Amino acid sequence: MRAMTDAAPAGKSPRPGFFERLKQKLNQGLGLGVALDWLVGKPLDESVVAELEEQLLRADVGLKTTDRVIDGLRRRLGRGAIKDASAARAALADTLAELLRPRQQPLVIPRNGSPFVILMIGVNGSGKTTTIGKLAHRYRNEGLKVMLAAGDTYRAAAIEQLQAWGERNDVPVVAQQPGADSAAVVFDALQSAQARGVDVLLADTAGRLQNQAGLMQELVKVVRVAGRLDASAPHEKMLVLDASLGQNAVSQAEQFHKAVGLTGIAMTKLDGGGKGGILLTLADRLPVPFRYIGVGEDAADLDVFDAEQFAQALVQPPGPGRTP
Ligand SMILES: Nc1nc2c(ncn2[C@@H]2O[C@H](COP(=O)(O)OP(=O)(O)OP(=O)(O)O)[C@@H](O)[C@H]2O)c(=O)[nH]1
Ligand SMILES: [Mg+2]
Repeated sequence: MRAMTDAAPAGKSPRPGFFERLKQKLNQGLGLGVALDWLVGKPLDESVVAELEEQLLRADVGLKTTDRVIDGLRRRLGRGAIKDASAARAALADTLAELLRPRQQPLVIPRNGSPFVILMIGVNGSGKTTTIGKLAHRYRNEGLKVMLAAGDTYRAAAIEQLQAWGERNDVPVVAQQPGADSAAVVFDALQSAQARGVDVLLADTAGRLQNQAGLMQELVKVVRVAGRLDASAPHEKMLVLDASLGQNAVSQAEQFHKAVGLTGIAMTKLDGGGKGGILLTLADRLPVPFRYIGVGEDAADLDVFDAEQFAQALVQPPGPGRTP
């Protein structure tokens, strides 16, 4: 289990650790929402399976993935009557962890003297700029030399927003005027990062919908231009996905993957209206690792994705305010 990392403000009780907060958030109606108590005393026969399938579908788990979850439950619970809800819960957590585990590949940033470039991409408002701010905070705390590139030149506010995160974390931000070529900003920033011995360059981009062909081409250009200075850059093409979009997140991820070849996903807003079940569908459909998950707007509301932890948080019994 992950250790508590958040600093407690003086005189206040310590802020709960990330796992506690993840559980709480998912318990506010955003978890899998699958009730298991009614299973007690019943075998996994057809009518029980049909009801379970329905619950999983409502929790954003796709059709095919639902079948895999049911298979996993069958393997673990056998043919007899289910003894108690906690056994069913443990079997479900185990099944979910098994599905999620292949996507648990934390991002490792080598300290090899050359900047590791992370390009953040995604639709409008998914949380790209905020996630950059959170990552800048995290990497700085790990002792890495961080720089930000204001590659969202589409709106002035985006540049200011990134600069504010830069100031807050005391990291330099390379920016040009609004309307500048995004690829040129990233190119300049990488050149500067190389000259200054930066370990990690976090590059923002403007939000774009996956079906806007021109804007997707612009993204391909940013990738290509970064590669001129370092053939292996960008080292990480990270899609920032809003978990509250439900099944829509899957087609977004598939189309971004097709356009640029994603290397990682950051799931945001797991506190904000979505059901965590979407991660199961994504894990099943796309061979792209989940790097980070976000459960709020603060720098500390982001952690490395951990399959076991996430599965445990998903199957917590419905709490107050959570509809089973
Ligand atoms: N509740 C919650 N809010 C989040 C999270 N991540 C980001 N947000 C909020 O979502 C809103 C949009 O975040 P941005 O980081 O500006 O999103 P963006 O993808 O950069 O947006 P564009 O630049 O407009 O495409 C902001 O109000 C953030 O504070 C999260 O994990 N949980
Ligand atoms: Mg932004």
